[in-house]
Amino acid sequence: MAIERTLVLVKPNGVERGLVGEVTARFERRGFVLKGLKLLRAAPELAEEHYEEHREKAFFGELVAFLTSGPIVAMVVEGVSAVQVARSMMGATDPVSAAPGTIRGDYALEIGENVVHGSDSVASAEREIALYFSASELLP
Ligand code: DAT
Ligand code: MG
Repeated sequence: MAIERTLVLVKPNGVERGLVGEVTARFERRGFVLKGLKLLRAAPELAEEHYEEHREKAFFGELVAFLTSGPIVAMVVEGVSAVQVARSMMGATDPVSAAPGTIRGDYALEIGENVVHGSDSVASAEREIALYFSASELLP
């Protein structure tokens, strides 16, 4: 029963569509604890650093343009197996394949506008949390 932290982002279309409360509520109701929460506009440098593993992909430019297109909400959630559970709550990357009941399966149709981000490993979570939050912005 490993207690982990993971980074959850509500992407610009999720904020625009008023889904911040809905997404946050799902994590709270599942039993996760919020350790950091902020509304921000990501600079291109931040988005590029966040998605550096995709730098060579054809969709990289669109990905960075989308993430920086409007305000996003970043949160750090903590709980049992937070990395894996958060991703299973989000559903498949391509919303067409995301199961109903997941966030993407309930609120998205397009892969490029899939409403949420979740870290894919504990190491990714540590790296990504540090990109979005300073230590003093996180609860112990
Ligand atoms: P995930 O967000 O599920 O971790 P990922 O890391 O493979 O997925 O990709 C990051 C984001 O890039 C993803 O949420 C949406 C976008 N993306 C991935 N594959 C794509 C594709 N084939 N076309 C357009 N956007 C894509
Ligand atoms: Mg990913």
